[in-house]
Amino acid sequence: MVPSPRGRGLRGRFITFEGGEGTGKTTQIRSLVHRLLELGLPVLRTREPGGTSGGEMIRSLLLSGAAKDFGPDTEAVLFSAARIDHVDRTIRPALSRGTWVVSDRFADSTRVYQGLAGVEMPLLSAMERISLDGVRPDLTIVLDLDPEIGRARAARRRGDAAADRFEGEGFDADAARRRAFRALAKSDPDRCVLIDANGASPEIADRVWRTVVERLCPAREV
Ligand code: T5A
Repeated sequence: MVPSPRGRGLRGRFITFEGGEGTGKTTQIRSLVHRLLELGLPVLRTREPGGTSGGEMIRSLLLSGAAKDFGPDTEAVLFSAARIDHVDRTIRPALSRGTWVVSDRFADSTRVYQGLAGVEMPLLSAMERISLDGVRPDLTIVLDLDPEIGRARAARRRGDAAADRFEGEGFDADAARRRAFRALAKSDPDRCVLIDANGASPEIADRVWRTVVERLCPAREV
């Protein structure tokens, strides 16, 4: 992700969480946001697809599977359209005000999910340039977990509800996504940190917190 001039002048910090299904992103974000708020920092918690009313409408369309028949390129365009709205209306304004933004998924999810579905990298990169427009995460936490465990956690949380469009794709897809997220984290070590998401939630929360402190020193911002 290449910063452009419109990414300058953003005073808040931008943290994204990435990883496969059921790796615990939502749980860990809740805990991190709590700790940042305790330090007195202004924090906005958001998610993708979503984060604006338009983004949430696109989320419903995508996760229901209604766009699946149009193919992976169209799905990637829809994720990117939601991201343009999210960056323009929610993320950039918050960062400009000095608010910390913590997002459940961001552009790396498109690279991994839609990349594995066959969308070509030049198209993904072009859409990323347009949708991010210079807004780049300061830190990306990639939660790494055996897909069997992640699937079991997601199934427990879902209960009787049906799996969504991307949850229902099977173990091989989950395993390929795990490999892709690991490769992505390795390819961009200045921004990404791979965190073992095995174990009890509070232990993982401590790993996440240590990383945030090391990378972004939140205590100094207070
Ligand atoms: N997508 C998204 C794309 O294809 N391209 C894109 O560009 C983007 C942005 C979004 C879907 O869209 C796809 C990817 C996704 O499939 P979503 O509903 O937001 O869908 O789903 P996910 O992001 O995959 O989130 P999940 O809800 O599956 O999982 P989380 O957030 O990783 O996990 P969490 O915290 O909800 O935990 C799941 C369950 O496990 C428990 C929790 O209590 C919960 O019940 N849990 C633990 N249990 C035991 N030990 C621990 N340490 C635990 N941590 C959590």
